Amino acid sequence: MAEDKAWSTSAEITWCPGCGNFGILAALRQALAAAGLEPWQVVVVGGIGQSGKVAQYIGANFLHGLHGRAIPHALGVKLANPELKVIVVGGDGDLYGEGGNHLLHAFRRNPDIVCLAHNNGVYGLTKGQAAPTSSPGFAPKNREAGTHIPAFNPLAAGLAMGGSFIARGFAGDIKHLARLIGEAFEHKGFGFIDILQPCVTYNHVNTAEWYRKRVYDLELESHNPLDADAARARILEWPAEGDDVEIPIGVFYRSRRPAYETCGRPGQAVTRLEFDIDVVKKAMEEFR
Ligand SMILES: Cc1ncc(C[n+]2csc(CCOP(=O)(O)OP(=O)(O)O)c2C)c(N)n1
Repeated sequence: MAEDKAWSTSAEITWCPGCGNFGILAALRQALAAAGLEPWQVVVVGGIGQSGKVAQYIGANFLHGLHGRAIPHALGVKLANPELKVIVVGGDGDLYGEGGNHLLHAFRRNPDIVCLAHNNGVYGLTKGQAAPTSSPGFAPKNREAGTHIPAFNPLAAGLAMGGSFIARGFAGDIKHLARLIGEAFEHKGFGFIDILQPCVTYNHVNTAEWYRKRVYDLELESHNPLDADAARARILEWPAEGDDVEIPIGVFYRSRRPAYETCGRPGQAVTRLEFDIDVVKKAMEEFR
């Protein structure tokens, strides 16, 4: 598959013109084409939300489950067939709110899954309620006084939970994002990318222009992603209060440890291990 167009489907795209999801979809298609994968090797698992629709717009296998449950669904797919390239796509509501518990344990378990978190700072599909990543002061229609809670920092949570690939991209820089997704494909473990994404309809604070003025590429700052202390310092730069913030994008941290599906035995998959049926029979006897 040389052309990223080959990863399209006939499904009608129903996002608002200018939605950041278009940039993420384009970057994912580019990364899939560059990785030389075939559609039958790929499963995209979508959360519920505008972001989760990416699963239907990529010409590969897809699974659309329950809100907040994309990661456990993806884990099931990966355990059943570890040869598949499994990609999770979900929103900040889905992955950081309803499914936050699953995300925390995915960092810890380290399955060989790529997770793309579409971070638009709102619950887009359900008409713009505040999300875990909304900045304090953000005032959606259902909370006119504004939210007062500090924004969730998924990268800090990932580092604290032992995440092995922690990155941030920007939907407005497709080339950079496609490269990041490519690196996550190469990584043997949980390849997590928080993606800054404007929502043209419900988030009038963090617009594409707002992000464009603030993002900077970690690579140009000679950041060493193997240095956990340096990663932590960069991760804590944002979210932060104030309008004059700078927002790093790129790979903050990476480390090597066995992927979950290998059960701590690199090169093996737990579902492919030989087992002794007599041991199982003996165990069952105890319950008679
Ligand atoms: C358990 C559960 N709670 C709430 C909902 C309603 N719901 C569907 S999508 C959604 C929010 C989507 O926001 P986000 O995950 O940020 O994705 P976006 O639409 O912004 O891409 C909610 C609250 C649901 N379907 N299931």
